[in-house]
Amino acid sequence: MSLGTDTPTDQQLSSAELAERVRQLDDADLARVDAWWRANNYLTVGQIYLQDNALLREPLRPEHIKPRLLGHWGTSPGLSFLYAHLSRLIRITGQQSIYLAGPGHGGPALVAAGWLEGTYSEVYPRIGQDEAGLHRLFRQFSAPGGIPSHVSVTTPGSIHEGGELGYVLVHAFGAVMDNPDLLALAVVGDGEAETGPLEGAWKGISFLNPAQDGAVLPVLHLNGAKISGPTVLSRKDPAEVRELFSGHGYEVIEVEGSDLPGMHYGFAEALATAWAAIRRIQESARNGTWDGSRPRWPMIVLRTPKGWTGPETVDGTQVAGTFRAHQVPLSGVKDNAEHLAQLEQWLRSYRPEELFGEDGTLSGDVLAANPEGDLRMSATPHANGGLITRDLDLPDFRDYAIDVKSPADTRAESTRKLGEFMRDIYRDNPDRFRLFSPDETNSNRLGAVFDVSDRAWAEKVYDSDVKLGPTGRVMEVLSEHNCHGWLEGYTLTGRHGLFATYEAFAMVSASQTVQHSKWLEEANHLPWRAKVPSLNILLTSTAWRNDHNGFSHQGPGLIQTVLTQRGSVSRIYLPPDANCLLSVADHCFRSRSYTNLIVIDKQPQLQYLTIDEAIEHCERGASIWEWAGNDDGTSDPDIVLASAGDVVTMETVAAAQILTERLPHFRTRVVNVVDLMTLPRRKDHPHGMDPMLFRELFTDHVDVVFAFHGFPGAIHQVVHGRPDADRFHVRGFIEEGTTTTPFDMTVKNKASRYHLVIDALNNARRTPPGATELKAWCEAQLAKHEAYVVEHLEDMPEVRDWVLPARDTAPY
Ligand SMILES: Cc1ncc(C[n+]2csc(CCOP(=O)(O)OP(=O)(O)O)c2C)c(N)n1
Repeated sequence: MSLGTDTPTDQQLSSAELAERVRQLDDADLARVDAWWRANNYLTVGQIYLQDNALLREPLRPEHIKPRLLGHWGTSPGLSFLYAHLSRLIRITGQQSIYLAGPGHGGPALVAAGWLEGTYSEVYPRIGQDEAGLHRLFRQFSAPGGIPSHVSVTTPGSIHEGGELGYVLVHAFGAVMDNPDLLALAVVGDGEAETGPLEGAWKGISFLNPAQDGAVLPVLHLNGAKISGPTVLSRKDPAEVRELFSGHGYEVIEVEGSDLPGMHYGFAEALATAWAAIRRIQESARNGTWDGSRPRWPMIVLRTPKGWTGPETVDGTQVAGTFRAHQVPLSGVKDNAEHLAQLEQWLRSYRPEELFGEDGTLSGDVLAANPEGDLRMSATPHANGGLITRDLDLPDFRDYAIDVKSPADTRAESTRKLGEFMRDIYRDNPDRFRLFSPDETNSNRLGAVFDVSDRAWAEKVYDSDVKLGPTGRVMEVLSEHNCHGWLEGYTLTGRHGLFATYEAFAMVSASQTVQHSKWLEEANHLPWRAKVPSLNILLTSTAWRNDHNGFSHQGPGLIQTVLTQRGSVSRIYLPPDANCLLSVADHCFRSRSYTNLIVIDKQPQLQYLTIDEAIEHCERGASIWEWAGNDDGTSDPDIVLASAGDVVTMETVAAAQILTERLPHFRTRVVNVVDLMTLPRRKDHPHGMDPMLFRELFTDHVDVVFAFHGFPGAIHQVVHGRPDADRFHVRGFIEEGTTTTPFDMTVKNKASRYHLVIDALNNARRTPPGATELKAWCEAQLAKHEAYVVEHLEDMPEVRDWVLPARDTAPY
């Protein structure tokens, strides 16, 4: 294929000279760009309306029209206009580029782009670049067994579906971090720009380093309307819009209009100016002439009518340029002859006879508008697993282990060990690992990473600042949406990372967790989609230990959220101590295409397992802790005390100690669960343990008192269908919390060791001698606790300083 330009890429030309070529749109290139755009618009309208007669070989008849008219026209011509011009820039400059459509409901435009570039047929050979392929392309859109109406996973070149609006800029910024040669064009819908996440995302440039990162070119598309009303930014005085984005640090370039070919010239000029500015910034940063201050990155404000080139009026009502163009402007085509005629006129306005040959193949002008090979945005490897496909170079996590001499005997901050592990991951993977956190790296005890990397920062740095600077690669911004979205963009382009956040505020970005998991779920069905590094989320500063911050900080809801996702992607780990955390983290960093949720608190906590025991425990996902109970495993115990989560595990082990010491003939088994997904049946989750193993741990009829980190309903959900699931009595977080002592949190939520003992005795198969007295003692302990905390403002010493006394021999 020719480069499709009279002025081919020339490695010898400077960026300024190349930009000049982009600026000068000659007649031949104008014809190509316009032909490509018209072809794209034709294909977009065809996808929305036609099930037959794709090339209009005969006058349109009602039977050519789909029975259900679905899709969004309004945003599409703007999206394809931008695509056509960026493709031209790529042809001239060789710029590696990725296209993110914020208003992803313009899916047909991006599907059409992939088809015009030939990628679609390469990926889906059934949809060839010929008339038969075109027919299938139209029929599959928004159809049963076909493709979604958005720029979904099925769309080659996409890393951003744009279904849930608000994330286009965060994905774009994540994609260019440590990706110096990449330009991400991010189209921001003016409706989308009203969302909280998008509003916060403009700050991305305050964290971008022009030497080591690529560039984001935001295009704010002010087409004026949303679904049924105007947009805020389109109705503002343009000066205010300029000031707003100028205040965010952008150099605002404006293009407005609908006249053709005038808009082609205007946009070529704007894009050339933007790209020249980007290259100037990058070159000065890379050739040592940069003064280190935050560059003024360009952005484009594009004002075009919604539904541009579509029907001006329908039934006498203005449609183009209004919200009425948002979806399907002519809705009655099947039964309304006038609408049908108007649709045909609309389709023919793109002059398909100039765009398609006899057999449906594309004309030379259209083909010549495409960049070549991997430079086609629909084929860019950046959007399919990235350029770096290597896994992380991981140090041996065993080297960071805590030396546990005796279980539940010493306390340590487990996440600090993870910080040390990540410090060395940073050191060994300077091009493909980042930690993302809403200002909590130190708070979450992960600060060891600062030994090898500063916080990324492109704004001013003061002497009083600590570990802050432009070459930093630890991402801290007080926005869960930014952190989550940046990590998504980073992993979808092949790099690895972790989002560490306070547990309660993970709900701020919970919807992103869901949307990303959906993406991974669907990608699993597409053999051509490369596996991408997993989305690793660490929830720390958890509900049980937010006794100082109080009720607002107590919410383990993300577990429930991840549970709703398909088993093919969702993973939930509750390591009880540091060594288990290290083993789990190592596993997660090696994994691909999962959503890994890791939940562990940051406060000093009891350590239970040696590193070898931890590895074995994590490999199994759940096991009996023989040292904690008095069950010899030869016959069924009287009760199973199970736990998942660090604080509740301490309570469980303490409860078992009370039971085994005070009722030595009452057989207590202790089971710890680190991989929550071992509990469901295998048919419900691939990690589900087989029935034999489940029976080995939980028997199939002995009652289980389960102390769970999260909301109790989660355990009932995962043990559904296991033998006699009703015997699982779950204690967990029941929305009782406040500013109080750590142990009082467990008391308030009825998950304390004393509650667990009482539960065990109330639910055991037999009532052992001494049970009544022991329950009375537990009640007395609870009463004593109530009085003690109020008087002393801290926990009783026997609880606060509790450790498991070392046992010389097994208790049985
Ligand atoms: C978070 C979110 N809220 C609501 C919607 C429903 N929705 C779909 S399109 C749309 C209007 C989008 O307007 P805009 O971003 O300006 O896109 P365009 O005008 O280019 O179609 C809305 C509200 C959504 N997809 N996501």
